[in-house]
Amino acid sequence: MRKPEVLLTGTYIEEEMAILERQFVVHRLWEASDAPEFLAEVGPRIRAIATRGDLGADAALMRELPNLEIVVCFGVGVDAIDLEHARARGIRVTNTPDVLTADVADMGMALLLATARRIPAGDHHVRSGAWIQAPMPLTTSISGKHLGILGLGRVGQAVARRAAGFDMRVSYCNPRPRQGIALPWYPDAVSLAAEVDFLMVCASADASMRGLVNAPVLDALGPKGTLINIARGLIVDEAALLQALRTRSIAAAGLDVFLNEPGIDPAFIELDNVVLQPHNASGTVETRSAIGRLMRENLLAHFSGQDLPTPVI
Ligand code: 8YV
Repeated sequence: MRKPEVLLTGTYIEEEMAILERQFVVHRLWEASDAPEFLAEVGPRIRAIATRGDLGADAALMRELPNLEIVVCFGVGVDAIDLEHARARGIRVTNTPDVLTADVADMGMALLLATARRIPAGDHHVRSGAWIQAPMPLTTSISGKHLGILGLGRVGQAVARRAAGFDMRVSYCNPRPRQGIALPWYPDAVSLAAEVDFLMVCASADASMRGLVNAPVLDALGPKGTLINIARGLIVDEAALLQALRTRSIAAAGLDVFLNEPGIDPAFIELDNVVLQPHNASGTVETRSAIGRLMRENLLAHFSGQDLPTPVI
């Protein structure tokens, strides 16, 4: 049987890409010098797109592929894939839940500790020699503090378990209370933010979530409050966040995700009350290998007529 032809939109972990290339005929979109010409040539033969969460697949790309059957995503968030277009054409979409939950939740806690205990500032204090002159300024405890989780899905629940280990109180906000969860529930982001010391965004994103963490939410979080975002940049109104950080109407932020990655708003770099990460919450060898494997398993299942392991649609 001829190997199915797959359009790959960008690189991912080398070892996994090599296996994909043995199992399928892979066309590398990012290497094409003239993408429209390349798509005009290979487009009709492509039966699958393998894409990363950040690159997604928009309707314009899918339209170039008349025989497209499936889009498999390297990542759990499918906000950059046009699901409406896929649904209308009966194109299946898969993602990679569960395998990255632990690492993403760990990054949430790492950012929480890094902002509260000012880990990057402490590192700088040692390296710069400032320690010889004076101790670094005191930082903030996390134990005994109240953490609000915005979006209590798989990652949110993993964060809640970790936060309990740090002796934090945990509350959450979801559209509806989660069955079987004993944590206090708040119906909206403002009322949650008003009660907590740390607000961590863990929700999966779609267009309806744009700017959900806005000026009123940040005001409610207040001058002692800290925002952590390990979900998607679009959930936070960045202009409002930058203003709140500049004026110290919130204390600090720990951010793994932004609008316009990787070319983020340079205003973040000027601030000393943010800890920044390059969208790296799932960026471990173990997890990126598992993500690659699960993405491939979805492709193999599709082309052998089996149930998809992790379908979105
Ligand atoms: C990945 C992510 O870094 O899973 C997601 O939704 O944002 C991250 O785990 C990303 O998908 C890689 O492209």
